Amino acid sequence: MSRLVYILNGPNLNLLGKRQPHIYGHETLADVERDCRALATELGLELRFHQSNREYEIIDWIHEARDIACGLAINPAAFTHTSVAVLDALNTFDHPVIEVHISNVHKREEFRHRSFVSLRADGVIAGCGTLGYQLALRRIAQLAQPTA
Ligand code: CA2
Repeated sequence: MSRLVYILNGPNLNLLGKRQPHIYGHETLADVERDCRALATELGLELRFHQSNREYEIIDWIHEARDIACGLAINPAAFTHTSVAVLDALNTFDHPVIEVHISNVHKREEFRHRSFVSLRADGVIAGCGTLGYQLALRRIAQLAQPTA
């Protein structure tokens, strides 16, 4: 059984730790990737970690994951609230999907309260800072356990 997990990050998350630390904290995306890699090793998972500002690249990685991954965590960033295309791609992925938001989107502007991705996600983590990525990995490890 595959132990490969994808973690995908949407637009502007390359600026994590460099702008708006009052909302998104001080950790950079490289820090998040480093911590996720350490946890993945501990959990016996393999990891592919990507970020893009382009919607089609996120969609292409979801397609790539379809045949080889046992789970996927995604912080779609602004695409969360706008992208039927990302939702459609996720609907073709037959393994656990966890949606991650660093901030508590429900405490913010109303347009952030709607998520297309939540229509597919098996779990949603919001407002736990960058720790949310690790929580998502732990949940995927649990859900991806082979049943007896
Ligand atoms: O809270 C989250 O993780 C979000 O997905 C982040 C998105 C936002 O559009 C969502 O509503 C909630 C924004 C990502 C932009 O990331 C930045 C990080 C640092 C500085 C500037 C932008």
